[in-house]
Amino acid sequence: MSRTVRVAVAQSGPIQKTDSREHVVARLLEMMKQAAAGKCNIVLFTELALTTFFPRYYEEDRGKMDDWFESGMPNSATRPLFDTARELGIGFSLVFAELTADQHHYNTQILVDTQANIVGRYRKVHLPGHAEYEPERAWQHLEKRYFEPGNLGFPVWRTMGGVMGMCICNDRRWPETFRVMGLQGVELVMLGYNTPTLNSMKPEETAATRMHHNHLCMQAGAYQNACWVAGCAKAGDEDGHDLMAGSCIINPDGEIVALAQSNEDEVIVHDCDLDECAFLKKTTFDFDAHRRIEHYGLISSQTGAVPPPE
Ligand code: ING
Repeated sequence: MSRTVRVAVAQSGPIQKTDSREHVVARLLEMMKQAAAGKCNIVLFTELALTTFFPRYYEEDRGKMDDWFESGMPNSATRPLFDTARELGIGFSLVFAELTADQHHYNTQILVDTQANIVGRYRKVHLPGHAEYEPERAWQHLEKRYFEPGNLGFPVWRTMGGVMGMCICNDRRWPETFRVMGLQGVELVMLGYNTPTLNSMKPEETAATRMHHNHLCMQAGAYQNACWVAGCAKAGDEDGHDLMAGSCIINPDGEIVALAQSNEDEVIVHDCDLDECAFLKKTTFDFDAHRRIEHYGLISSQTGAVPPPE
């Protein structure tokens, strides 16, 4: 018995400040069609898939950054994604900057089924970087300036043949993200990331080390929660800032089973048998049999680390 979902990860190459939504959507449609031609059931797009990674730019007047946000989804620019998905019978997950009707700003991901219904919405909880201009940085990372922390928690949805969850970029660095979804029986976590190749605060840190961190987080999340993880990069040089590639699909054993080879638009595909999650969920990671929550209190009662007194 197998419950195979053929997953496509549609890695984006760089998106420049001057690239229109229409131009970008055309690139995403190209990859969606490629995925559908390959009989994929779902295609995952990257973080801020419609625009350049605009949090690298400081703007005193936050209102001036609203042009990077989507009011309403679908909207005129993205409707072709929904129409084509319905026509081709493929689901998709898209990450974009959301401006809500009541003027809240989130880094948001949606899960859309094969009938083009939005069945899930997630808003990025862990916002890295800072809210004010920091001159000591080689470049800025102002997600805390332009987004509010997500207000939806880490939900999962039973759809398209399995239990699916989402998270965004920096979320993958926090084990709590995967564990909260693991405690809901997640079988496939889909995430997008826009991650600088180098560290703005540690120039000596190599690209190889940064890629190691990237894959380590996702592989650990997959294995420790007995689920598949699909990670989708925005890669390449955006306005002189290099973003890492490394899009991948990882099995419940934490092994990378598909890996992007380029820094461009690239579709990678893998048949993810969701039943492969069952063995580890019933043995090594049978949470109910092995976890001792009476000892875990600090994880949700204390925010920062408090070392013992000197
Ligand atoms: N980008 C980066 C990420 O978490 C970062 C920011 C990089 C934080 C490296 C810490 C270390 O992958 C986004 N968009 O979250």
